[in-house]
Amino acid sequence: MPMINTDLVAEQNQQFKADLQQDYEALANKLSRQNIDIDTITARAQQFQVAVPSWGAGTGGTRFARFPGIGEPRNIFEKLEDCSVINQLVQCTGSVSPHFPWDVVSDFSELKQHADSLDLGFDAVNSNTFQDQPGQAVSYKFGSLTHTDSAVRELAVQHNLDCIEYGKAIGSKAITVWIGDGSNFAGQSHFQRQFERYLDSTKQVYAGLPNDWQMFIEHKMFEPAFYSTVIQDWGSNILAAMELGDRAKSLVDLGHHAPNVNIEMIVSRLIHFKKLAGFHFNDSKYGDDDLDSGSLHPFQQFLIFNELVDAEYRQQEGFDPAYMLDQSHNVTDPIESLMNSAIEVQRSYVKALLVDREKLYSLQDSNDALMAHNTLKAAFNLDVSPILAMARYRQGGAIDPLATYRTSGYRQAMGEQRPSNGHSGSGIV
Ligand SMILES: [Mn+2]
Repeated sequence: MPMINTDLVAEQNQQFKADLQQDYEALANKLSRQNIDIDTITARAQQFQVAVPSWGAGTGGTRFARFPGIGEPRNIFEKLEDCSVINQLVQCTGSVSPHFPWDVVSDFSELKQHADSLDLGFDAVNSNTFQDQPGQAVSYKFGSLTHTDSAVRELAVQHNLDCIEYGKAIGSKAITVWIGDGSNFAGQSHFQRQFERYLDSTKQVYAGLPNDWQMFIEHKMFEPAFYSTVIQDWGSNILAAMELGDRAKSLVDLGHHAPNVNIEMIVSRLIHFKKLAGFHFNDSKYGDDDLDSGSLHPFQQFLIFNELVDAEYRQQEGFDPAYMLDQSHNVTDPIESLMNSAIEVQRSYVKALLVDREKLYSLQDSNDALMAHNTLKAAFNLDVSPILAMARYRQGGAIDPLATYRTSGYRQAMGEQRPSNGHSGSGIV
């Protein structure tokens, strides 16, 4: 059940098709000189998928303010409708990552049916023990899975186990666990005992995982705790994942690192130890800004995909990372930002596919630093837009998703259909 009229998409594509064909042929000729078959790359682009978070469909905000957009989705059912618009036009975002209890669901089979009717699946479920819910018996103010009080830890463990049950009902295969636990004063918490409590609690969650599920551990350097955070970096993350077992892995959110950290190198290490869970893609300038993916550091994003494609190329055992967008849309229409960002992530993947790996290995082995770098840069500098557009077109998507979306008037129509109820269910994690 497409949300955007398919005749409109076809009509729009007709306008852009001749130009695309010309650009595609020009790029095909260029790539053939490097013995690259463009259609093989386009087919790989068509296989690429990045999930969207349910909370990304609402307008985000900061701790200072949130400026709602018009026609925002008011519940998970409406969020799925917006997500299906995104996938209909870009054709690489076929699954949605739900968040509990931001996504209030009374009947999970109804939710699953709704998603099926929109051709959407579900990615990892996300638990939330970083804020109290109305009527909650004990508070997460001083922590959740690591709280000094066992009653609070039990509540947090149970919530994660509940999230696994919700996920089972809608076909998810993973739970992402991020906690805000930490401290705001030196001396407030005993680092080692706090980490022991974390391991004790997460072992109980891990024990509740179905055999074909994985647990993704997400680290974040700071916020809401501003002096120390329990799972603050990839070091604490991988240590916890190793302690828990093979199905516990480390999730890399691009905005959750210290400034200037070499993220692509962390990715390489996680791949080596079969501990890369996947990604939350976004971009940042200062710290967890949740800017749109690829909007500021496209080269960094490309270098990360260079490691990922390299692992694919070397057929690294057990390599199957989950890709998701996780960003906050404060000044844009979330549908437009998510479409744009999905394409930017796919762009990095496609560019990484174009790296001449055998040549690069040879240059690395002969210590030709400059030519090795130039070999990488040659792929980065190519404009692969025609490949991305053709991949969308061949799957029934839009050659120009933003133009088609704006022409459709979807947002204005939602503005009339969805009067604000004051709840957006959007957040920044
Ligand atoms: Mn995240």
